[in-house]
Amino acid sequence: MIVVVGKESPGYAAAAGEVPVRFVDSLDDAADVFGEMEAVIAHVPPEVLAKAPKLRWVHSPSAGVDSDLTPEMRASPVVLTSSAGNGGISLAEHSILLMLMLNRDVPRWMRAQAEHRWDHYRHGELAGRTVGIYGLGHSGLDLALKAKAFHMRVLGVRRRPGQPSPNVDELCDLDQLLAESDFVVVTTPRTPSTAGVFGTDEFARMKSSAYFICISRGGIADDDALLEALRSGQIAGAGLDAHGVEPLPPESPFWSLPNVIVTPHNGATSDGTLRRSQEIVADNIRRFVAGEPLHNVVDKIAGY
Ligand code: OXD
Repeated sequence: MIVVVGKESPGYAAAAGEVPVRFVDSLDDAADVFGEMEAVIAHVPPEVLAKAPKLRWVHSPSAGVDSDLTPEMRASPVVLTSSAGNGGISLAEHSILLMLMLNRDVPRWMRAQAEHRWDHYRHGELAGRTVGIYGLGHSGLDLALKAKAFHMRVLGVRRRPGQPSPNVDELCDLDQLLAESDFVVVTTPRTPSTAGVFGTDEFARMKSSAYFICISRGGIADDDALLEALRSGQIAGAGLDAHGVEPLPPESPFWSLPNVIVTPHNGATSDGTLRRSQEIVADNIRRFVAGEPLHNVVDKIAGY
């Protein structure tokens, strides 16, 4: 049996063929079949993992699986797959949006519009600027493509430099990325090797005119160090869709800093992301039933 938390999605039952698929609103509603489940499309907490002896495959509805990778999941032989690739296009669009908003000071226009005030000023353009992309997965590579269309220079840091990196002008290390970028964009998953990478030293090595953008996960930057860099003018500003604590608490200083644009981890919440998620799941269900290798198998040590 395959258990899917979520609405009956087109294609899943057909992909499963003879194997029964049960759609539920939450895993609690499938408690009567935990003993029978071979596959689950949902975030699976350790207590459910412990009650599902036949479970062989868990598919996370998220692209980033940091919260799925509990110690129990890491230790278990169950194969974990992710939805990586579902939101890359949308997140790359969101990065461009945040870069344009920061570069043109769009909040200033919005304030002026609210006051019916004609505020005409000289602003920047992305052309000729350098974007440094920290992580060249789906969203990072799509951002590189889009940035080239904006006539930007593209630097990229990637864990496996041997992989193809189209539209990246130069693969580099973090030092070069920090020193040369006008926009540092974090697109990596949060893993043991990316957590806390951006701290006081890293912000100090960015240009004071540069912007920090995070569209993947909070916790890759140290929030206190980022706040200090923003308050002191060490960096020019930030566009943050992913946050160390989510939802961002009402008292968080990030909400009211004048040089910060906050969006509520909403950058990939598009119809396109949903459609691609469903395609990934349907294809993996078909593969699971046919005994073929699954797509997006998570390396539980690497964390993505
Ligand atoms: C994800 C997300 O899917 O951040 O990982 O939305």
